[in-house]
Amino acid sequence: MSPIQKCIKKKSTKNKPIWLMRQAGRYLPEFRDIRAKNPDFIKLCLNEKLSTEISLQPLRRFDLDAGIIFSDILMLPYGLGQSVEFKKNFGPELGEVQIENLSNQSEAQFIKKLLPVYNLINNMSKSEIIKEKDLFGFVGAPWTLLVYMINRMSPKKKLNKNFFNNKDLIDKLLKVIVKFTKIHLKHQVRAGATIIQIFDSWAGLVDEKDLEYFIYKPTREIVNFSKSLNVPVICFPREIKDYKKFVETINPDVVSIDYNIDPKDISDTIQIPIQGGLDPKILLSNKENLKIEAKRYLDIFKDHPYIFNLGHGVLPETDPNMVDYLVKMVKDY
Ligand code: 1CP
Repeated sequence: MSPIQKCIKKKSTKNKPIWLMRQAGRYLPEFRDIRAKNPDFIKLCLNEKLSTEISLQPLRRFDLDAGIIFSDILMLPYGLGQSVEFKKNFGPELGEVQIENLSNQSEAQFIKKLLPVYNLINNMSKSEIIKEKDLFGFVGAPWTLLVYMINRMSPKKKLNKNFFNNKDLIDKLLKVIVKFTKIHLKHQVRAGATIIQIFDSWAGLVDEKDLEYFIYKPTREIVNFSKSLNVPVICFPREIKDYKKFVETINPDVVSIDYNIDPKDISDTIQIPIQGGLDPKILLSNKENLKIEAKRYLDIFKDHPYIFNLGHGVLPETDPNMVDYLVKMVKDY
């Protein structure tokens, strides 16, 4: 059994497996080389040879316990026929939602568009490097996908004032998102993903009174579906105010925490395996500081099933040597 599966299924506290969100990406010069020659990000994701290579890059450098496929949560709206473009220095830009077209999309059409993603998983799972390790498939949580699809750009820029106006559209769209997220998950697992992560990057934007409708209900459906496929599922409801309530309501196999929440408080109140937490900005400081901060998480979760990771993705300005230092340090702990 792989170290991550042992941690989740056997609740092992002995080993502390490690992988990093955005471990495949812009902080690696070998990724930037490929990216420079491939300006169209979606096309790059759909180039199964290159996306396999990119997914393998961090595993060649570091002794990580899992790979994650090089893809994006916005491949789902793309597969549904909404236009998605990644603009330099701006981020994703999406076209207007044509709800009738999206609702009429068939599973076959969707799968056909995203076939290279499943082929990438299949390639990865045959690779020598991934043996004994886990391979992460992933999806965006329904709420976070809804945000990008209706807002049509990152809410980091701004969440549109009229965002909540069209209740009927939101209701229909959420149903379409849940339906196709399940389809996307099913095909990722069939192709060889051994574990699933659900990214709810914008969970922190939802008011308490709206949590059931936007977060709990749709996420529960996706989590229960993943469980029915017999793969563990990790939820990352970034910046949600009440992680304990989230865990009790959703019951994922693992919850991944952000860097604004007190890890001691999490360790005292949540029983299920925990992942992540370390502020990615710490990797921009120095080794002494990195050691102190990483050790703080390892010490707090010493007697807890814990998967080492960050509280959000690796930043593009990160020095790969710092990542190397971190991975070795966690392995030696
Ligand atoms: O080179 C580039 O310009 C592309 C940068 C990039 C990369 C490397 C994007 C654009 N997506 C990805 C890959 C990616 N995205 C992965 C696989 C690689 C890995 O983790 O090793 C994953 C898991 C994602 C997931 C993702 N995409 C999320 C959830 C996690 C998170 O960071 O919160 C989100 C919100 C996205 C949307 C997205 N994709 C890319 C951008 C610039 C954005 C928008 C981010 C924002 O709104 O600020």
